[in-house]
Amino acid sequence: MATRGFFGRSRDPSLADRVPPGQSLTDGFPVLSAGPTPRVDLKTWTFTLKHGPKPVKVWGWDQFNELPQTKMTRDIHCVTTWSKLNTAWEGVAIDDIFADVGIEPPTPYILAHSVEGYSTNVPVKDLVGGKAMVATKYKGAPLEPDHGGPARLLVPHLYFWKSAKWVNGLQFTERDELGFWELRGYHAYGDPWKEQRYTDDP
Ligand SMILES: Nc1nc2c(c(=O)[nH]1)N[C@H]1C(S)=C(S)[C@@H](COP(=O)(O)O)O[C@H]1N2
Ligand SMILES: [Mo]
Repeated sequence: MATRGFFGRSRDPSLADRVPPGQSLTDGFPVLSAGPTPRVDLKTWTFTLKHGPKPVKVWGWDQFNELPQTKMTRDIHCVTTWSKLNTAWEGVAIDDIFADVGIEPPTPYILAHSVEGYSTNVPVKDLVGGKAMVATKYKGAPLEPDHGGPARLLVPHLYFWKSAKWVNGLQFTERDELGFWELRGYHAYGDPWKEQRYTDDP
């Protein structure tokens, strides 16, 4: 029998087309954070949309959760080589955040910000059209703090470092400004199917 290639821990060849090169499947849900899990108080939590330095709109927790709710079940891929299939999230689609403001994206780039200072850059086109959300629930329960609760960005088609945990804002930027990991040697875009792991990867 011919070698069927590498399917990670799963031996099911039907899943091969869902596992990007150099990745292997995990059933667990590893926690990867550059620092300690911040404590976030829902009473003072805000989410801010900015254009450059100018705030466009600020939502409180209750207001934010009144936005239309969307469910997304997607495969996720961490640059440390684990992938996890069928992760089930719920929250607010980025489309619905922009729609709430009635804004046409004024620039092609976004820098996402987190409460503890983490940031990551994502092109606007990768956030709209149902491709990304601010997730507040995982598997039907409020998102655990270690996984980014109360709210995290979810951009499942890019390496998982783009999915900023404890996200508290999106900022339109004129240029593609690099975020935390992108400034430290990771790829500006991060397509797992092209193995765009490090800065100079094509
Ligand atoms: N704010 C913040 N977001 C973050 C990180 C972080 O350190 N801080 N780590 C990133 C990385 S490298 C990965 S792989 C995922 C891990 O998410 P998880 O801990 O829920 O698996 O979160 C991403 N988002
Ligand atoms: Mo990661």
